[in-house]
Amino acid sequence: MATVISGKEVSQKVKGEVREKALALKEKGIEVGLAVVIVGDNPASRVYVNSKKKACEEVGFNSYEYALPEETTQQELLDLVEVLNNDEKVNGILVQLPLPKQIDENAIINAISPDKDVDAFHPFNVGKIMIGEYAFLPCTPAGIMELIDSTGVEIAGKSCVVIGRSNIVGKPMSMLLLHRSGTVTVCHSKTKNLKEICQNADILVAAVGRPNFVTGDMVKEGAVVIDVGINRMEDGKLCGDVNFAEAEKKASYITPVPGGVGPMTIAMLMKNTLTAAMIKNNITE
Ligand code: L34
Repeated sequence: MATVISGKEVSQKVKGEVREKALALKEKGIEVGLAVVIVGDNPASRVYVNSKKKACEEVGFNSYEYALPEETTQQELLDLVEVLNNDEKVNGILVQLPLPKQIDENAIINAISPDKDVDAFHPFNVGKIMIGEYAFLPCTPAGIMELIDSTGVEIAGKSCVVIGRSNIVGKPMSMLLLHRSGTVTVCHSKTKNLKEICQNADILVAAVGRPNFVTGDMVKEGAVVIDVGINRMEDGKLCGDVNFAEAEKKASYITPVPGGVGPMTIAMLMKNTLTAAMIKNNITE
């Protein structure tokens, strides 16, 4: 039976460290601020944005919420981003995705100042990640690295399989595992013999967006299984991309949904926002 990795616990630890550093900054007269922008009323986005605001409170940051209506135009959102880019109180800008269909997400991401891009979605930061010389890491993959490290399992030389190739999770995830000398395979909807590839994975990261996609027969004995999926079922319950009951019989470590990757995404956002404030104020430690 696998050990369940508690994203709740690991995220508390990360937030505790961020809080200590934020307090030290406060003693120097520096306050940390995160702007949280939500457009429209996607209920899931509302839940995540509320958690982000709550996390800001926990670690001692100021949070500034901008809740814009569903019919907001791209230009209106670009104008807000420009204001936030120039706002001294704002160290980080988070524009919660997805955005309504009339707004081009890339246009918004490109407009955020790379120094305040605490999601690390801007092409400048994406490029930095590629060469391994970065200030910010995208929150979900960075959180997953913390979860893997919390197990003590070595990544170097291991077979790492990432299912999903999104810009937010799959692509940066594979890069982070590669930086740590994992042998990385990225699978997606066109991948042939997915099952065989997964069966070979010492570390398996599922970011597909389909409930119970990874079944027990796809999991190698003793694997570390990370479930990025947050699928909302008709009964309102959350379901991961991994069939937990089956996979936990074979894995050595496994993350639950909820309480796994989700809380880590938020904790790493706090860490990135702190980093942005420290860089802005020329503070190294
Ligand atoms: N710009 N957009 C931007 N940055 C992000 O990093 C995100 N993401 C994803 C969606 N859009 C984004 C998030 O914040 C996904 N995501 C996210 C954050 C937190 C949680 C899930 C997804 C989370 O807290 N999940 C809880 C369950 C919450 C619930 O009950 O719904 C968990 O325990 O998994």
